[in-house]
Amino acid sequence: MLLCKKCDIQGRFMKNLLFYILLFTLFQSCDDGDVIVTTFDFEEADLQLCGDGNEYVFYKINNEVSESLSLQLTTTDSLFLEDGTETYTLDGTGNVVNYRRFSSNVTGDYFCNPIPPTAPTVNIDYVGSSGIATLNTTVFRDDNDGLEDETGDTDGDGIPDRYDDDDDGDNVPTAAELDTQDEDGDGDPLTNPLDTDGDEIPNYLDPDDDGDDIPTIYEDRNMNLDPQDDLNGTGENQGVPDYLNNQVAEEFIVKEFRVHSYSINSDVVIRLSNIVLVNGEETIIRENLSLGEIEDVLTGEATPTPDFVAPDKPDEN
Ligand SMILES: [Ca+2]
Ligand SMILES: [Ca+2]
Ligand SMILES: [Ca+2]
Ligand SMILES: [Ca+2]
Repeated sequence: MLLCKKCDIQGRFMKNLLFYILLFTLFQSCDDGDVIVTTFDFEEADLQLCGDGNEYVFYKINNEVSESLSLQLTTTDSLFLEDGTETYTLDGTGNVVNYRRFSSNVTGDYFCNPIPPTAPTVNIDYVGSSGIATLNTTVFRDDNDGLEDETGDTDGDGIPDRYDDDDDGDNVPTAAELDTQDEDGDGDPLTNPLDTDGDEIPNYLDPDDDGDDIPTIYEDRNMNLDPQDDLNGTGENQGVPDYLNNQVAEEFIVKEFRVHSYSINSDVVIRLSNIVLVNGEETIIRENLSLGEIEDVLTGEATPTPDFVAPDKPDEN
């Protein structure tokens, strides 16, 4: 009997040991340094955003177990307009992370409505009041002028050629200075771009397109910031804009660039660090937690008017 009891005790001891080893292994494998709850699974969930200018809510939903992870930021910063990294300290009020479990599946309405819907209800709410949220923004700008691999800032107006739709600053858009009539017959405006005066500087980079020593921007008789509609040629030059006609060389000093335009779209990657999520006595601690990326978090059109830079006469700005 005793022997059997001993065997039984030994058996139970071994079983328990095995259980603890399994449990330890489970936590080890889930732990990977910082995970301590098994349902904290947002790897596959898309990061989404609701925001009204000052208050942003980034959120991920895992409806396999009706849980969400969200980051609320309150800031007057204009987000997503510039390349770079911004950090925000979590304070538990304006800037806060929540991990929630719901009574049933949750949708974006819960995060996007000023007054959250009454259902589903929140069963568990972990609040993260300390740590750092880091937003890494990448901005893409395109002038849609048809050119690729543009470099530099030809006209010195502060807008790089790659998103300057008037690269030479002559108030004639680049797109109107390429091979727009397909004169070389290859259907590609980028090959053999116009070079009216034959100085080997294509018109879109040439501030004096017809080589009459009057900068194109000044061949603007009606001074409406558009040299394309000033047609004072006669004879065979009738209908040719003055800026492309070296028989007309009159100067009208305008000191203004036309409005520029480029498309802008931004991606953001969000990372949380040193997060402590608290629910009563329970805490979830994560040193590093990637929230993920939102592509095209901002898309739009920018319409700046760059400060005037006089052609070849920078002292007269
Ligand atoms: Ca420029
Ligand atoms: Ca350009
Ligand atoms: Ca030009
Ligand atoms: Ca001219």
